[in-house]
This record gives sequence, C-alpha cells and structure tokens, in this order.
Amino acid sequence: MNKQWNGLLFDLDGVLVDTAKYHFLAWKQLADRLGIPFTLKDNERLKGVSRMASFEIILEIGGRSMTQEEKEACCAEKNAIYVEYLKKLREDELFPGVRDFMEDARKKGYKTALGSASKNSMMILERLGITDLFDAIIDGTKVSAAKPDPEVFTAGARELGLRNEECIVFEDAVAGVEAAHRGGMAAVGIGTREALPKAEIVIPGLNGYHIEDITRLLAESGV
Ligand code: B16
Ligand code: MG
Repeated sequence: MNKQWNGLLFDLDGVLVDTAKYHFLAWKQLADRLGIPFTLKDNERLKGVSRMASFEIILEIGGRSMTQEEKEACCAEKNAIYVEYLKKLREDELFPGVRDFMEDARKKGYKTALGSASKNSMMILERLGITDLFDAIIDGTKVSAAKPDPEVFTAGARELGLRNEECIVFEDAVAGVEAAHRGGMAAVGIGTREALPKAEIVIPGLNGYHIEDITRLLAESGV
C-alpha cells in the first residue's frame, strides 16, 4: 500500500522564489566595503545557511576574524541592504507553478507549512502575496537550530498537527535535504540530481507538477 502523505513543508529561497540573487548583492556590497573578494560561486555556499553562518563563511574566504560584536554589526548592515531589495520584490518573482501547485494540493486536503531559515520570511511571503497559502509558518525567528538540524521542519509538522513521517519536504539545499531526513521526512529536491544526490526524488521546479505526480514518483523511488 502506498504511504499516506498529509503535509507539505516548503523551503523558501530556491524553492518558491530566488532571493539568493538579492542575498548575493547585499553580501557583495558588504564584502566590497571590507575588501573581501566574494563571487557568485562563493554565494552558492551560503544557500540555506543562516545569516551569521553565511558571514562566517565570507570572513573565512577573506582570511579575516572579528569580534562577535563586529560580526553582528556587519550582519545588521547586510540585512538592511537586503531588506531594501525585498521592498522591491514583485509578485511575478514567485517561481512559475508554485501558486497552482499549492492551491491544488490544499484543495485535495494537504496541509502546508513554510520551513525557512530566513528571518525575513514574513515580508517575502507578503510581497509575493502567498501568506494565506500556508497553514503554518516556521522561519528563522521561530527556531534556534539551523538546517541540517531538523527543527524548522519538525516544528512545522507539529504546528500542522501531523507526524513527521506524514510530511514531504521541498528543498533546494543539501543541508535542507539532510534536515528533512533527520526529521524522518521524505525530501523532494528542487534542482538537479548532481546538486542533491540524497533527495528521494529531484525535479527542476514545481511548474507543471501536481501533488499526485510527487506522491507517485516517491512511491516509485521506494518510499
Ligand atoms: P535571512 P531558506 C535562507 O533561506 C537562504 O537560503 C540563506 O542564503 C540565508 O542566509 C538564510 O535564509 C537566512 O536569511 O538573512 O533573511 O534571515 O533557503 O532557508 O528559505
Ligand atoms: Mg533554500
């Protein structure tokens, strides 16, 4: 018998919208000021990683060290720049097919939650006009442990009133796939198999998919 899935947990950046490009522009502006070389390739290492952990990677690239106070000031400086970009985020930046996929799944009885590291999640959902597509919103302001710790997803399942095993996680980052597995959930990778070797299944994006396609692919993969 096929497994009964009841909850869908969505990462934000890289699954619903590309905010990574704005994170990059903001980090780049800070890195330039600090005289640290920072490239788009370096930015890949920051995906799914918390704000402070991202800055620590940038300091490591520059071979620099700072006091905790200085690091916090730099993170605040970067966030202020990032928020200015978010103020200009448009509804049409929502990835294609996301709204249809989620509305369809919700009509079919699935519960939905956000599971994002971003402390700016609420603002992003509001700018995209999709806040009401979620039964629960778990973001960086609500959890203390960052992915690959499963907290952001297990808190989502709990708020939906579901067991972890009933939930499917949609993730674009390796740390997020690991978080899903550590929480006892199945992971649908958004991206390429090369980038997400451990996800149960990988699709390029939600566009054109229905929830039945996902549960069928999961069943075929042996979950
Ligand atoms: P903030 P996700 C993550 O979002 C981003 O991928 C990551 O690059 C960022 O550092 C992190 O959120 C924290 O974001 O600075 O807005 O709190 O992929 O977990 O949705
Ligand atoms: Mg992500």
